[in-house]
Amino acid sequence: MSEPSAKPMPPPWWQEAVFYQIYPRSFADGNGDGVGDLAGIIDRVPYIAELGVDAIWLSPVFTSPMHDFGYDVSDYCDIDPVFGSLADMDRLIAECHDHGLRITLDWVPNHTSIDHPWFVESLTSRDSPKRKWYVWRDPAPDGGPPNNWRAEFGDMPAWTLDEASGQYYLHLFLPEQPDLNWHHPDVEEAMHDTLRFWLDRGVDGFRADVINLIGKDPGLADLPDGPGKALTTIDEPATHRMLRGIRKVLDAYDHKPMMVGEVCLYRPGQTASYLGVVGPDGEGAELHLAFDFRATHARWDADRFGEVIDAIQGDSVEFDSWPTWTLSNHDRRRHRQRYGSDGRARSAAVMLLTQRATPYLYAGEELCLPDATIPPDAVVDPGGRDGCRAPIPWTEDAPFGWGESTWLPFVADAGLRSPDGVIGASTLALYRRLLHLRRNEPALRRGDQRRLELGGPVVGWTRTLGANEFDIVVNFGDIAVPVDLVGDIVEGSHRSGVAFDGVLQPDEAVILTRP
Ligand code: ISL
Repeated sequence: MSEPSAKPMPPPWWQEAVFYQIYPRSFADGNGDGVGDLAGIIDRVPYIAELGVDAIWLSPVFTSPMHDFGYDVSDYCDIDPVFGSLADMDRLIAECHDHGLRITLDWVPNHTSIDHPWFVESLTSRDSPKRKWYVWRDPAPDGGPPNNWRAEFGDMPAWTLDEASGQYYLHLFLPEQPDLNWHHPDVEEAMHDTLRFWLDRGVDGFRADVINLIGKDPGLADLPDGPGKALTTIDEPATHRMLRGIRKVLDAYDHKPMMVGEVCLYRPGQTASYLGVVGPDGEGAELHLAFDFRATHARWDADRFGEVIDAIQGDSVEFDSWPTWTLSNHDRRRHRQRYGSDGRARSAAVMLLTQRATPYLYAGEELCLPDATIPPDAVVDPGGRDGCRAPIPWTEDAPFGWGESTWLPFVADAGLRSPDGVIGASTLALYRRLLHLRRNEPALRRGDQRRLELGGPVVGWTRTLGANEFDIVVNFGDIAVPVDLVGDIVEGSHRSGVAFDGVLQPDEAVILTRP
């Protein structure tokens, strides 16, 4: 008698999931004050579940003076009143779970707000017990900043002088976002506690903001090429030790919470290194996932996307890591804006949702939202990112389901791009069909991915699992092209449910099954 074959372990939930990012100020307005809130999100949970995604990533909703709209946290364990209350958050967690959705929160470990009690105390004197929780240094010999790092926002050094104590504090972003000193064990422990606070309330994980920054070399050496931003260069061994500590916190929970990290590093293998070198018993594990932003930097062009698809899959094989894919988020122009047409944005959805990777969607892309045009007197973000944060139009007519006066203007044609508008409805239907297809077809989630050599403006790839196989082809060009493939179009940007006639229309993407 042959031995029963061991059943393969099912993939972890975060490899099979599609995540949906919500920027809370812009998603839905529950109380009519023109700023999105938790009550608004709770009302829309059925919409999100029906879309067919599996998990939410909620950008920060913690107490904050909002200099960077929540990426400057003054209390990691409470909800800012503009968004609601802790009770609302508990309701949102329960509502998500009732609808079969997981919910992950945005954890901002590199810096706090200047209003955080830890920094307020740190500022009181050089001898304050919290002084070492932040990065304080004496001035350079000329009295200037301690090194040549520049802040991400504004044209300024990454250091601000505290006149009272005569020392500078480090802030890689705004002066209102002082960097924490993760080399102090009390900081590490206090930040672990903030994770436990939310894990105990049932959240399913976190997105970790600029995670490659936490383990800065205490020497804080100058950048070798002269003054500049350190965000894309800081890559220290200490961060890996810190991430292993964070992972232990997560692994102590039975519901298998995950962490995806924003790793702002671009050399091959750098991002994958933040997943750790995992031993047989799971030791050495760091992040579960790391964002891959390469697709957000590619223009609508066959060669560029051919390279990105190959690079992401190639790194996954070479570094034995599970990839992520994303086209838009709250920091960059939306892909509908970058590619310049609804047709291209629809094709991009086909491309995104047929990758062997965990996709991250940005709320509003399912409605084909471009960026809003922001008049100079309406600019609010210090990083110039208001356009991609325009409120989501929920109804065809103004004020589109929001209070009369919103914190940012709507996109042009907002009504047409609402779920009931012509463009919104058809794109929403496409996303729903693609997401349901991905949910029903393991080959599209975890099947092997192999490139098809088609040439010209067409990029194609095959997804295979056992006997199930799908060919996906995208025409990046603006003329119709013959494609030497046969099959039925199971889903596509422009048509579906018909046999493929061997010609791909301009900007068209199709998913084919072999006849
Ligand atoms: O936004 C950017 C460019 O306009 C990026 O350089 C961004 O600063 C970088 O990706 C880090 O982003 C994250 O941390 C920031 C916050 O402002 C961003 O919203 C967040 O995604 C500081 O917390």
